Amino acid sequence: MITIAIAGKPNSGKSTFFKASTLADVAIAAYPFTTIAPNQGIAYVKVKCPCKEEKVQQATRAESCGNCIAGFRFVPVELLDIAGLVRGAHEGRGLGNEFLDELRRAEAIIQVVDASGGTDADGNIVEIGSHDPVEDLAFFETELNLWVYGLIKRNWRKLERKAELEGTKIERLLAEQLAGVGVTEEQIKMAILASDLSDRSNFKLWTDEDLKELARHMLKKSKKMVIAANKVDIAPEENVRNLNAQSEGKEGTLVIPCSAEAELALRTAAKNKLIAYVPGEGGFETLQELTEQQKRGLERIRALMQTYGGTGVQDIINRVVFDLLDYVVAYPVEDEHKFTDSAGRILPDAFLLKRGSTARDLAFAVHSDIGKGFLFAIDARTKLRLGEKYALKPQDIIKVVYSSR
Ligand SMILES: Nc1nc2c(ncn2[C@@H]2O[C@H](COP(=O)(O)OP(=O)(O)OP(=O)(O)O)[C@@H](O)[C@H]2O)c(=O)[nH]1
Ligand SMILES: [Mg+2]
Repeated sequence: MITIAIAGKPNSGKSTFFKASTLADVAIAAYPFTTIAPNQGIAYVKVKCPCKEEKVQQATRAESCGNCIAGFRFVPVELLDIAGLVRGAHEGRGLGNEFLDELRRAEAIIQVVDASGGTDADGNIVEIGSHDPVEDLAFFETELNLWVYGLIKRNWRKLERKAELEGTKIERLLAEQLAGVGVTEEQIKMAILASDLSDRSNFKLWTDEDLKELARHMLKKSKKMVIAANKVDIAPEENVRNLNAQSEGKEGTLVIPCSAEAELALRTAAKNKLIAYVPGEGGFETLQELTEQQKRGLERIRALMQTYGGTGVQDIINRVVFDLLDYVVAYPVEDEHKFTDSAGRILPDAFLLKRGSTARDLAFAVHSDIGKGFLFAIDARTKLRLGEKYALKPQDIIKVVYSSR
């Protein structure tokens, strides 16, 4: 399963974002370092369910597949909420940065920033608008870079010696050393080329500064990051504008405004049947007579949703998975005419696969035996035959034909 980590300075709303996305019961409080041990939960990406397509409707004669909500399919991803990071964490300030090792497993990072400017660099509460959230971006990047640098530096001497004695390429040894971080040899090669090193061809001459530079490029190549400009419900417009400008100013920086608190309020109200709300939508419907206080709270959220087209939380998870990490959703079926599995369930499964994955990869994702016995696949919409190398398109519905011997 895809793992996405939520990180950032203390008190920025990471656990609120996590709780809103997973509805897990976690601690949220208006002071720094509420979270110490990481929270782990399941969030969902949202895609249109193919069961509402005309072709599928005709074949199934069903209103809905029964696996979607209001025509949307929610496909699970793993979310990690980790402790707050402060400037100087690599030197042990705050909770230090040991817990960044939690990020090893993550394919992408959502950096939660307090766009309201109502918390200082250490997460202490200050007057709204008095701290510039743009400052939080640079320090966060620095701390992450120093974390990766630390991982390289830990064993650099050993790697150096091994490379010299065995003649193994330094990028291979670094890749082994950083396997847990998910940096590949290819990415390290590219990082070496992109880095401004004192002598690119002779690693024995690399200084600490060179290793830091290398760490920076490795991180850029291996971890995708999105910035969640949180607390927009109370943020001065200027702050949101300045953060947004970062998206345009710096290549590879993506800023998305959000209100984790609003999303949490909506999901909680929906869970309690006060409203009907589908995550990621631009509005909601009230289902019950509400108290004056509930009405006021929800109307404020409605206004916010009108400004931003929603609360931003679902949008962020979707953008990470589909835009940054480049995944597609595919639906395996056993009966390509009825769009069902052998038990007659319509579109029973949805799989997230990296773009470029093939029909055979999908077969393996369903079951290793199906992957091994793969003969060919069928596009259930067109009934066309597809070879094992066929690259999956988003929303493909695929039948795999395999031999079970
Ligand atoms: N107005 C507003 N407040 C928010 C929002 N998201 C979180 N908060 C508040 O910000 C404070 C900190 O929230 P947490 O989710 O505990 O923050 P955190 O980043 O996990 O904090 P640590 O675990 O201490 O690092 C709480 O008082 C939340 O209610 C938001 O979107 N809008
Ligand atoms: Mg927290």
